[in-house]
Amino acid sequence: MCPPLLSRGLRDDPSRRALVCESYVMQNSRPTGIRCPPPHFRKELPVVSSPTSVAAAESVGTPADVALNLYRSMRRMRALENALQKVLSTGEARFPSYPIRGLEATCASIGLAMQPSDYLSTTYRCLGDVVAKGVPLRGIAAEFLGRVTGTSKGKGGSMHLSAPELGLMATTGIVGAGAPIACGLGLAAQLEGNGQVAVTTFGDGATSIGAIAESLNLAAIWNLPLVFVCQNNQWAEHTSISDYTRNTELTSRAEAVGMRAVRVDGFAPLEIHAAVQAAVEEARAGQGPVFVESVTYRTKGHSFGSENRYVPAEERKAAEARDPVVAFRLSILQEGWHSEDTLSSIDADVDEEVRDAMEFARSSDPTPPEEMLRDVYGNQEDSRR
Ligand SMILES: Cc1ncc(C[n+]2csc(CCOP(=O)(O)OP(=O)(O)O)c2C)c(N)n1
Ligand SMILES: [Mg+2]
Repeated sequence: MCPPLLSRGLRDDPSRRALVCESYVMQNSRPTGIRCPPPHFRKELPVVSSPTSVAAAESVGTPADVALNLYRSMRRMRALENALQKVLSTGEARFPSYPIRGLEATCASIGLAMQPSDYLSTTYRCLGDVVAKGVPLRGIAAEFLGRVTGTSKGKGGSMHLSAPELGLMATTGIVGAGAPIACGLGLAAQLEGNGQVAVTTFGDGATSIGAIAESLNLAAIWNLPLVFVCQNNQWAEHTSISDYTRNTELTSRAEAVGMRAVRVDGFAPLEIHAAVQAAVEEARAGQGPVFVESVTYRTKGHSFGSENRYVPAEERKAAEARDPVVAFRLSILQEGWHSEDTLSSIDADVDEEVRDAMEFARSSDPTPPEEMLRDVYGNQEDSRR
């Protein structure tokens, strides 16, 4: 670990910093193998441009290919969310549900930037993240509906999905709690030295939670391979961002601890993808953690069915008009990247996949009471196995 009181001057001078750090590591060497971090220079925030910024996409691949992958992923989460909300609105089943409408581009970008073996910790508003991470829709739908075939055998429900074999390590209803878990995952990856990266997602409101502040600092000083993705929908339950913090520049939370931070337009899929991809690559290369703030807007209530009257109508309508899934489809056509036939064929495939997932969930057995005490700490039956 670096000397805690390393001055800004030393931090900015690589040769002096290396010397100081080296002697500090030698004096304070611990078996963890944690190395002194390379410099964390504040970089200029990228200019947010149009949703179809070719320059942004080119830095990570062919814009047309990236766009198609993003679109398919966004479309999958939108279709699954619609199907699950229909279950709620018809009264077929009851479960907590936190709409991701407006977040699709952010979630899809995270999924595209990560390797299957990379770790993810997310929140109760997780649907897009888990779809993007590659968790099969069947397992997600079954978990939401409380079926034995769900990712957590129907015992976690919509706020506690996990699929460690796919890198989905934690989904939590405790605001800010995913970040310290991600620090542990990042530390594990660093010690294993196998190039894994951890990503943690959280809302704007969570940036005012102590656990996030502590995690940012720890990740920075330990130079963890960790990407913090703040999904800024500008509301924390019923409170708007400007009502719960004087400093709405959320990237400054990370910059305050010496971490590179970027702010992107949450309605601009290629822009977000370029930023998240760069952050993940940087973390993987051992250059330390990065904070990405994606600015979107919550057009629905905090949870499914909760009222939304306190949200200014003009702000909500403006955001609805920018619906990332609809707008991105149009952009792809306008750019001439793909034809209507190609996109319609993706739409049809996705709708069929979601129909199959819902049918699978509905036809699976509800999780029986005797299953409830399995897989729980202290369960004697399990410990004997
Ligand atoms: C530690 C903690 N405090 C309070 C809550 C209650 N709570 C649930 S969601 C939420 C709002 C969080 O807002 P934000 O981080 O912006 O995420 P969003 O719901 O907008 O995605 C709060 C305060 C909680 N679940 N956990
Ligand atoms: Mg929020």
